[in-house]
Amino acid sequence: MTQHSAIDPAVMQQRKAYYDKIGSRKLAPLWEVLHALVIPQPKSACQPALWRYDELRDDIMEAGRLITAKEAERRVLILENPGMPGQSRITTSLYAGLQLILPGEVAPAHRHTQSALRFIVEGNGAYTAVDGEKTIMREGDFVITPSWTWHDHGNDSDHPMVWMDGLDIPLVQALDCSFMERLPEDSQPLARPTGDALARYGAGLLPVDHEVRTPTSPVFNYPYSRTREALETMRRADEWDPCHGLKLQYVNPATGQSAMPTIGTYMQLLPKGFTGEAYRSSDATVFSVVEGKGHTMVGEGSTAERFDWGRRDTFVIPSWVPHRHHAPDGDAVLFSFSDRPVQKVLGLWRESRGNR
Ligand code: GTQ
Repeated sequence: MTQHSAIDPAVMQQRKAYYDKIGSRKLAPLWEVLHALVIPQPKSACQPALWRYDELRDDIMEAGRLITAKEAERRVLILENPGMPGQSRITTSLYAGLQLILPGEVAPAHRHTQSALRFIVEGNGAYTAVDGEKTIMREGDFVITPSWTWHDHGNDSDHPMVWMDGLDIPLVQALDCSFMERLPEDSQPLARPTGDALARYGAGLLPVDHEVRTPTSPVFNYPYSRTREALETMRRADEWDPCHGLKLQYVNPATGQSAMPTIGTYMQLLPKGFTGEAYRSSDATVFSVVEGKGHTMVGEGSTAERFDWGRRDTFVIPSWVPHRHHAPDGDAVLFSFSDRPVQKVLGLWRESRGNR
């Protein structure tokens, strides 16, 4: 109902009385809310936002003096979308945070139905253990904790480590299927040597009798050295996408699908001088800057915002908001993640380029 002004006050009153009456019977009139429920295009509470690492690093390190990783269980500063304060989400469906582990600390073993990704922002040498195997993490590595796998983190290096956590917490919350449990010990027992999963599943080979039992990739650390090398080799073909530069998606080698079922993950190279064309898609996307600097124009016309970003910064582009990436001064590399695989499997995902 959009033309309330044209309605007779007596009728309005009758309707109101009717709504109150049926309300007490757990009923409500669709026609009062239909146009807010079924809208012509996405209109999200999620806002574009940028977190500059050099502005927040001190805050993260201060958390390291206030609480231990063990006491916190996970010492993380949530990257909270300013359009959804208090909701622990960076987009409508996804959570992100920056996790700190200091030398000698452990984040104790637990498991939950939420899937997690770690994208290493600062430091080299801390580990995460996932279902019986440790991996040493380095800057730019993309590490997966699949749903319901035991995981604990620790830092045997001599410097702080910070990574971005990306989890499907809001999605799992919407579906009411959160389960979680803790191990009595801080660290889980190890069953396989470090590097086993990458050797077994990440070399263009699979064990001959491999059976796909879960949708998540059996490779749980995609090292940046390999990802970067792939981009560097591909650039020689000089085939740039006008919106994305050179953009790769992380895949599960056993299925060819997204590495994680609920979160799509990507790495892209913007070559020096890149001026991107406008792009929008229905999956709100979180970007983490791995190398270089540049800017992204977010939105259209007079309301467009400019995000100037550099190494280790995070920014988020909401669903269906047009944006253009620029890298005027040198090569830039962006990691990103979104709920695209969920939208795709449900037949909901859309994208558009240019002014369409
Ligand atoms: O490392 O298991 O940022 O359970 C939030 C929830 C990290 C983790 C987060 C978690 C974790």
